[in-house]
Parts: sequence; structure tokens; C-alpha cells
Amino acid sequence: MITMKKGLIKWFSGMTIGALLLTTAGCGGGAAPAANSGSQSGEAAKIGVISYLTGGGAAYGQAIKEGLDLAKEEINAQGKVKVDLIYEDSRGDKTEAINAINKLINKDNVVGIIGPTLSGEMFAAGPIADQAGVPIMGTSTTAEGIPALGNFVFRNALPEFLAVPQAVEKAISTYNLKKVAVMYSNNNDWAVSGYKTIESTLKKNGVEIVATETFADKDTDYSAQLTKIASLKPDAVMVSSLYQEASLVLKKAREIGITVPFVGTNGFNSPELIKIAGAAADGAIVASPWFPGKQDEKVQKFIADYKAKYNNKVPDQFAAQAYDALYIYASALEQAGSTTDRQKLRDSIAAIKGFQGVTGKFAFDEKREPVMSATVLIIKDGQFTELK
Ligand code: 1QQ
Repeated sequence: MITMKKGLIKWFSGMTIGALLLTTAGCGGGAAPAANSGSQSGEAAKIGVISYLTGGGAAYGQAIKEGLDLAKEEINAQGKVKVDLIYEDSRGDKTEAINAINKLINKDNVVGIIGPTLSGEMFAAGPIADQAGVPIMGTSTTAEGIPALGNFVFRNALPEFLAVPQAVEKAISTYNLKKVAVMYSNNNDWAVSGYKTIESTLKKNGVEIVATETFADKDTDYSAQLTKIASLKPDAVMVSSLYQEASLVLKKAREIGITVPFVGTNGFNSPELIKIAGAAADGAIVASPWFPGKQDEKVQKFIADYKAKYNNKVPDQFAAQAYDALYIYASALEQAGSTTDRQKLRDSIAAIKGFQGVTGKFAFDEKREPVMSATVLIIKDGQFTELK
């Protein structure tokens, strides 16, 4: 639980006195009473959303918002439960995520929270929600150790420990990989977690790691790492980072003549990677629970409705997981029979079984980890396609 400890330390060091007081005031030790307003049935459930809406990774957060807004419209039109979303932009920053969570819990009195976008933000904010007895669910947080933060912490994002081995092993068998180079952002909790899974999967499969190169979020120059990697002639390069960094890595790699396949972690799942890297993204492999090409009625209806609402845009994985997340909340709120009881909402989320979303069948296991399956994708001619 090293990451968790680190998250907690950052949580304390990042907190303002005001935030600390608010947290203490709202602290119910996991047994908080219902939020104190709007308990009449028929009133909308207030759900707080913490998302990466502006800054370098905003494509993730914007997709999440689009998925949530569409689901909200549909759920409210169906009328079984009403939901209201209160958005906070955390800009991918832990301190912002902490401020947002304290506001949502103590000022807005939300019944539950969706987000934050990054695992690092969840490591900082999740324990606050847990302490206050407010259910929180990440829709994109894939690092190891998220639900372990506490009984009120959930995710419907496919954890890297399930996704990465599938992508890596598929690449090994498809391309007969013997030696690979690995790169990752070493100041991003999730990227480090993804890297560890890449490393252990390669070791397990007897693939030699010829180089392990690191960088930091927001770096723009990858020539030193990639020049070294090029000289070692690996059969593939595996990268754990968000799209902004990954797309620059891909561009530089292709520029200096590295033509081998790349395997990525969840950061690769945004179409923004393809937008920035262009043709350099071709050949990149990633596992995802979302594949828009799936011949499934629910999936195709979601795509059509999303396109109609958002100017013909095809939903990405982040939109799809967020869309499913709000339906999971709606279904749990219905079961709970209350729009304000945080404990009942928590228990109903934990009890979700046989949920059918656009990312497939879904349930939580006893550790509140999602049970779901993935498809391995490869980018070809600027499109995510299934790697069969
Ligand atoms: C995490 C992730 C990122 C790629 C979300 C945008 O998976 O931080 O957990």
C-alpha cells in the first residue's frame, strides 16, 4: 500500500486549514447520517462530479462530462429517479481535487460523488469521502489500490492489473516479442502502477526488458530516452503515460526511425492521442472495456444518441464509462429508495449485480473492484480497431 500512504501524506500536506476544518466537521467516520436536505421522494439526488475539465488532460474530463450529461438527460426523462450533477474542475491536480471534494461534501451536501479523473487525485480525495461516509466512484481511475482506500470507494474503470496483462500478452504472441523497452511517467501515481504491471507481465512471460526509461508529466522532449532505446533495437516499446506525453513519445519515436509496435496503458484510450500524434499513433496497442465497433444494440444506441447530442462525435472509452457510472448510481439510488441517504446509497452500489452497460456486463467483487472484460485494440489508419 505504498501508493496509498503516499496519497495520504500528500492529502495532509496539500490541505488548507479551511479544508481541514470542513473535513473534520463533515467527518462521520463512515457512518455519516443522510445529507440534511431534500429527503422527500421526487427530489433530484445531488451527485458531485470531480473531473479534469481544463488543462493538459482535459480531453479525458470533457469526454467524462459528455457521457454523464447524456446519461443524466436520459435518466431524468425516464423518471424513475432524478439526478442533478454538480461539477468541479480539478484540473488533474490533487490539491484541487481535495478542495473540490470538501466543497461537494460539506457545502453542496451531495449524496455521492463521481470522479476524480486521475488515480493520483483519487488517492488524495478518496479517503476524505470515505471518512465522511460519502460514496465515491471513479470512472477512469485504474491504478492498483483504489477501492482499498475505503468501504465507500468504488470504481467502474477497468483496473490496469486486468487490462495491461491482456494487451501485453496479446502483443507478445502477435509479434513474437523477445526484448522490449519500457517508458513511464514517474511522477504520476497511475502511470507508475501501470508500469509495474507491464514489468511483472513481461517478466512472467520471459520477455527481456532492455531499457526502462522515465520522464515526468508535462515533459516535451523525449529524444534522450528514445535515442537510447533506438540503439538497443527492441521488438516493441511499452509506455505508461497520459495522452499528452504518449503522443509526443510516439511522434519522436517514429521521427527517429523506431517503427516497432507500441503498447500503452489506459492513457492511450483517448482519441486525443491520435489527434496529436497523427500517423505516429498507428501500431499502438491498448486494452479497453469499450469498443464502438461492437455489434450490440445498447452500444449502438448509445453511439447514435451521443453523436446526435455532440455534433456527430463518436464516444470514447471515458465517455462510455462515465455514462455507465451514472446509470449504476441511478440504479443504486432506486434500490436505496432515497435521494439523500449516503449509507444506503453506498450499500446499494456495493450490491449492484448483473448490470448491463455499454461497456458490457458489470458487477463489483467483494473488494469493490469491477468485474468486467476487455478488448485489445490497435490503432490502424487513425482508428481504434480490434486486435484479433
Ligand atoms: C488513471 C488513469 C488515467 C489514464 C485517467 C485519465 O487511468 O489515472 O487511473
